[in-house]
Amino acid sequence: MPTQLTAEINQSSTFLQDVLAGLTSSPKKLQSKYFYDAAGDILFQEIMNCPEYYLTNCEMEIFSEQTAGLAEVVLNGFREFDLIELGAGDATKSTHLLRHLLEIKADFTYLPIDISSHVIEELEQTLPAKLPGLKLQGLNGDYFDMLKEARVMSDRPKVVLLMGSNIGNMPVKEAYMFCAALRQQLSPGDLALIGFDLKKNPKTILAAYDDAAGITKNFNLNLLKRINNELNVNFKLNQFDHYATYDPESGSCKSYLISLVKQEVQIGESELIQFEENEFIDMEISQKYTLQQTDDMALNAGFEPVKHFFDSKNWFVDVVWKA
Ligand code: AVI
Repeated sequence: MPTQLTAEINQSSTFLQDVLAGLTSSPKKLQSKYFYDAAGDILFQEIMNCPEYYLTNCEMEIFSEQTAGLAEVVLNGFREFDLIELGAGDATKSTHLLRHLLEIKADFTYLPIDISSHVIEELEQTLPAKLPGLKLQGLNGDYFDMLKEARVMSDRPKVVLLMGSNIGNMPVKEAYMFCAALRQQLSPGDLALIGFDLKKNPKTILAAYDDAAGITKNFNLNLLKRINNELNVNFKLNQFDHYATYDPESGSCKSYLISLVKQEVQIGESELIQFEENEFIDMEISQKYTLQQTDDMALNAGFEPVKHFFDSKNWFVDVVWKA
């Protein structure tokens, strides 16, 4: 069987297993990593452009207005290095840093890592034209598998970027474990640059995940649509509503889908999933942190926090940690 086809079948059976495991657990849960099919990618772009979703603009401001400062910290006296971006997406924000590093003639190779082969192909096609002279090596796959591959490819020092508050989509304990695992993949002196969304006025945070135009609602419902399309299920989308919460004490912002009626949904041949009226599906966490918590996370994972870059409102921080 062609490898591509085998990979697709394996992916769809993992998707089915994850959906079944989540919807037969109590409380019901779906994994937000599955939000990003083609329609989900477009909806996420719309979220990033909607007025309430401040995160993208804050981090864009850091990357566009503090580029020289970022470049100086990232360069760290390295003669040459690998700049690795986890979950690179369209690399709009990092392009500012890449351009500046090229202008100051830094010797580096950019290695974007993404789970989507489409994202990597796009970057390989578009970035060299935008940034002449850029050495680029895209890596398509799981973050840690690809980080290992990057270490095999070269023993140059590594600078790893994890931007956009992607770390917020892990519960706090998982984020700690992720950072410790990241540290294991790095050598002393290597750097990590991580974007954290900071605690702020709870209403500002809640509005970002409950926008007036209902894009975030559609983003959540789109996962049910994806399950319908890919796993031949019959979720009736109009029988679910989106509900977002933010707890200022824990910093946990959560999205749920609420079943508006008692209903059942057949998944695969044997599983009949029952929903009570008002029963919820836990869809996503977007964790918010204090600055102190990010420093604690660094130290706990074996990093030394070296620098904080804030936007002008102090709503978002890109931290730089040294391994
Ligand atoms: C990708 N991630 C950082 C976004 C966030 O803010 O948690 C995903 C998102 N979910 C709803 N709106 C945006």
